[in-house]
Amino acid sequence: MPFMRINVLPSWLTNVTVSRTLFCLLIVLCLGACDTNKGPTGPDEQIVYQNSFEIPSDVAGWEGIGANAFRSDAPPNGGNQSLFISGGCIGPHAYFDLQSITEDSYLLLRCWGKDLSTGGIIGLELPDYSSGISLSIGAANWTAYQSADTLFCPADQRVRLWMSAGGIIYSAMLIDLIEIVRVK
Ligand SMILES: [Ca+2]
Repeated sequence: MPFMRINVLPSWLTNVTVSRTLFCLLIVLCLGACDTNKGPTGPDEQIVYQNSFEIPSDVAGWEGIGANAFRSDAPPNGGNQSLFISGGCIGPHAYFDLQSITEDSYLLLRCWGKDLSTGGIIGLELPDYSSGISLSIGAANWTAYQSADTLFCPADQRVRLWMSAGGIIYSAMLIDLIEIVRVK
């Protein structure tokens, strides 16, 4: 009697099985939703450089960075350290030449900054100084900054990331969580 076999499974077992299946589906859907939100960048953005200035090797290749360049002060999600920038009349006080990108790019600059005196500036510029973008760091509390404009960088050129704080008038700033983002 094949019709009798359908009723062999008790109804409570069938309900549990359905409930477990729905529960598993819910978890899968939640994980999928979380996965799409895991990064700060959108689908048309690519991070080409980032730095949280946590350990000495994070400033390998930088110019102008002294032995005591880190400070134990960081923005939210910025780890434990940030970069301290302060210098005299000759700038920039620190800079780093990025690896070149093999395609024409439009680049955004993001960072967190904290002004310790009378402000500072961080920027990106082309190697021939013909074009650049910059951010003025002026808030006394940790603040997220993003450049209003993009910098067009032709293929195979090394963009310079630079920072200065101080000159004739003393100043200093902290910088952390730098991101240079290629927008497509
Ligand atoms: Ca940091």
